[in-house]
Amino acid sequence: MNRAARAIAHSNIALSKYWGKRPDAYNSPAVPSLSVTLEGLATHTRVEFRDDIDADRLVVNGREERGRGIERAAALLDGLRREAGITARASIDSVNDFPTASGLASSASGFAALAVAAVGAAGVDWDLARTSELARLGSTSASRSVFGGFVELDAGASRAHPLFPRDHLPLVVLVCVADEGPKAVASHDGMRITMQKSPYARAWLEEAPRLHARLRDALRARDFAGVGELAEASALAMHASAMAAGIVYWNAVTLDALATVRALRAEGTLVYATMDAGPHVKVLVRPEDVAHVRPRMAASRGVVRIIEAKPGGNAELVPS
Ligand code: 2P0
Repeated sequence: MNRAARAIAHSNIALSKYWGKRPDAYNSPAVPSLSVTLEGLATHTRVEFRDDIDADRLVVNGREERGRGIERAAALLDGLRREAGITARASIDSVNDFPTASGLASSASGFAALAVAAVGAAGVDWDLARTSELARLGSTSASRSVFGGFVELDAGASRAHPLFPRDHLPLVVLVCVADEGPKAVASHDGMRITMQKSPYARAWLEEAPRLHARLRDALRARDFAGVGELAEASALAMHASAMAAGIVYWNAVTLDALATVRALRAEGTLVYATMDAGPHVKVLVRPEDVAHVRPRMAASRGVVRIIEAKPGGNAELVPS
């Protein structure tokens, strides 16, 4: 065992969305999803297995985490300890290089970095596919962030797999950071409530795989407009099913940004929107249109800043 290792992993944005878990398996998605891993939204994590502590410890951006964060990290580490025959507890130190105050979820990059660093610290020879399965024990979407480029997670799958390299489709994501509203309902709770209470849960479970398959075909054909249209349709269908259960992640900034995207499209620019479990609109744009689109999104009411991200690479170990 090496005892300690460091890793970096990048966040990802789902183009076709995962929303809903299978009832019979831990963190197993009810629908397929397809994401793009983003350079520039990264988590750096150091893991050290230690004999002198009796519980796992997690520090994120200098603050000790308790509650769900440490439970999910421990679930991930337990998966590794079981298979690698390790009993030592771990000390985890994790830093996001994007502002957490922006309200952007860090669980995908965070648990992907944790999985890669923990595998390195354990000194086991696991490939990225097996590491993706480990990351899923922390967060379902983290299984996708283990891989760079365009990544697929099938319904019911235990691990994600890479579909296309990062340069397959030239693409920029403009994350339009919205004014903070009240803290969003955690995805975990939002999707559980949607599945239990939404009159449209069944419609979502039927429609999501169809949108996913069409989006994958459009991506294979490098059809930017097709990918964008289907990504926006997937986000709207996911949010519609959640809203019908009372789970509303949008605020006025979201609606204004959506209107700005539609106005740009009406003017002839190929630009599309996607939203996750929060109010921020993520805009999909071709690299040659960024100079035109970015100032328009920055001027959209309530957008406090824009983070510009391109497709990124695999999670990986870095020198400790
Ligand atoms: C996604 N989201 O596909 C979807 C779209 C948010 C909206 O995956 O409980 O942090 O670990 O399965 O993965 C966020 O949910 O939740 C997410 P868990 P996760 O990116």
